[in-house]
Amino acid sequence: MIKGITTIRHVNAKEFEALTKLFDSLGLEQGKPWKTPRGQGVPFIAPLGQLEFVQGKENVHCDIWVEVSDLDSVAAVLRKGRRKTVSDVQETNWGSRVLIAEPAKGLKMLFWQKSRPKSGAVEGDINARGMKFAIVVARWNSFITERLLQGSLDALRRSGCREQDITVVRVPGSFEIPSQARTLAETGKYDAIITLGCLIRGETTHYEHIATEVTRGIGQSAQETGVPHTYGVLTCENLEQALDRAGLKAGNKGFEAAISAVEMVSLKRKTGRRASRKRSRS
Ligand code: DLZ
Repeated sequence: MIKGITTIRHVNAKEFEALTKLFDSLGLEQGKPWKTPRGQGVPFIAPLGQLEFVQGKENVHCDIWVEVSDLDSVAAVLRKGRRKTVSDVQETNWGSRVLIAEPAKGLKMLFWQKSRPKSGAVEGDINARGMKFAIVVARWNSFITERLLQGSLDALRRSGCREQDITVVRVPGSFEIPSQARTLAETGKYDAIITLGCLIRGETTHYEHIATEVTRGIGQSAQETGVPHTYGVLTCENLEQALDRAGLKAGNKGFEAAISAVEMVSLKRKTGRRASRKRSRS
């Protein structure tokens, strides 16, 4: 019986690299890549796959449909790519929002998200233009934390942050993150602080103490300074788990921490004191 269905697209070497990078950054799990003298392939494993037959006329036509949980973030990532053939996000008459992108020439993909029922909730946007960030990164387990850092930088660049608006500060280990985060937050120069570190239980005798202290310290700095801090400190059982969370199977937590920072700065601007003063004047 059928065990699986694979859709294959042939692309050139440049497009191969761009597509692999794009789907990696969107957090799709990679299968086992292969390479021969004639070419190479990278499978991406969709969490849910289905084969759909359509009869009659569709409003939109695309061979590949990708359902996502946050279309606006995907749109931001796609627009930062080299190929900017990305449509506007449109409402459909079937309770969804869609956009069509062409990440490689002739390869059209439709990204879609089920519309959430309107709740009137205020949410932050993923647009980092004009925002300033400090990233505090621990050197301990640097082969992991440098990957987290690359993930954070990638996320900030893709959401429109300029290079000169990002400050990277290195500290010896995760234990030193909170005090440095606080020093930076108190300067008032940064809209948010992104914290990156890696604690591995198997290699750290004081694991519990350090993990508790780091988490408490970062939270306290955020609450007492009023500057959003996001948490990209991995607390893992072993090295394999850490690698998975630094870009392999479980996405890149540095990327996620940076996207959360952008969202929190935007949210703070919408809901903070200045925003409410503006509202009461009008
Ligand atoms: C000492 C220590 C140990 C054992 N393990 C880790 C770790 O897994 N991850 C990490 O970020 N830092 C570790 N450290 C270093 C402490 O965080 C701190 O830098 C030193 O104890 C110096 O204060």
